[in-house]
Amino acid sequence: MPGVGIRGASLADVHLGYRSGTSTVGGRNSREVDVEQAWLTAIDQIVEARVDIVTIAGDLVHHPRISVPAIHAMIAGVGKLLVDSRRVVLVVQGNHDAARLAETGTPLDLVEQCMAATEVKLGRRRRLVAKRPCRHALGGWIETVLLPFSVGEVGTFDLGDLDLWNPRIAVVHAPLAGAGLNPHYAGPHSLQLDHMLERFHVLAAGDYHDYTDLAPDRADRIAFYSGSLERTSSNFWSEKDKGWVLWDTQDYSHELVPVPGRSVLDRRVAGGPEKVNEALAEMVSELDALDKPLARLVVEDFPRGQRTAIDGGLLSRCRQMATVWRFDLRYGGRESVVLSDRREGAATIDDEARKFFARGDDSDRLCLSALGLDGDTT
Ligand SMILES: [Mn+2]
Repeated sequence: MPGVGIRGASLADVHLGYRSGTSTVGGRNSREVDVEQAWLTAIDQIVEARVDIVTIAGDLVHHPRISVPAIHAMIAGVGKLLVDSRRVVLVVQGNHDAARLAETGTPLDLVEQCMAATEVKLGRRRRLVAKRPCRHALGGWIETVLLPFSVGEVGTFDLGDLDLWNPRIAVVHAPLAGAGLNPHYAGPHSLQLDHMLERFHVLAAGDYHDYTDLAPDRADRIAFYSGSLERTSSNFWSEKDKGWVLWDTQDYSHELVPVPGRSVLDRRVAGGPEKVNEALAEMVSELDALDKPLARLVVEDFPRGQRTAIDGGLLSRCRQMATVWRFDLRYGGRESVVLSDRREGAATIDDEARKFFARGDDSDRLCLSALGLDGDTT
């Protein structure tokens, strides 16, 4: 993007309305409140950073029927972004945002409404929610292509047909094949990363929950998954640092701006009840030093039948001291199953038929005769 200096802030996978565990604060699920706090913190940081463009690459909400307080948080954050009329705000729909039914709608409709209310009527549109693939010339000079998760018949959106000009920005919610991520990311619905890098100077992607540089070897490209703002994936224990991405086309740099979130205490032990109780006691003292983290104890090779020897008091203290507590007991000495042919000794249908007809009484013969099969039996 020679000669053009654009600074952007990109976030994705906010998952407002996400809930986990039973811990509550002010009568609300603690994790739902955590996610809202992370979102509003990120927005404040972004406003402070004075960027030209803000992109939200999908999964702003966890599902279309989020709570009213979560909707409030969503609108409060979006509202802050829209206050500065020069700020470009691009939102693409993620799979979690998408309406399952027409009658449900999606909370993104409300974001769109806020945008319409604050849109400066003079000049070109600067705010956009994309639920279908589209291209948009921002202010008439920045070429943007928005590739949301779409539902229903969308036809094809052929990137090869695009007559693109500089500078080019793509905001997508999709698995990108060729990024060396998990196998799902190489599936039939994936976008080809190399095709995208060929066409766009900036690729701000959502869907993958860890901040990932998608063009580490390219000095002339900015491409990344922003990652989620809090730990909201199904296996959140292994997620990395959370935040949003600040990028600059002047030097093709991008960096994660961290957003503080709930801490994690993830421990693993192998053995019987003694080992487990020891680990639990240790965790109680560790939990004491932390502010209600997400905590898990994974126990490997636990002997079957000894569960009652685990200290229930320690377990419930852990549960009380954690925002989300998971006790993952995995039994050792896996029962072996002999995978021989279990039909052994049982007759085949051929054997059964021979035995049946060998009785040789008349009713059998009549039956065969009726079927026209009695030719050789006499
Ligand atoms: Mn997501």
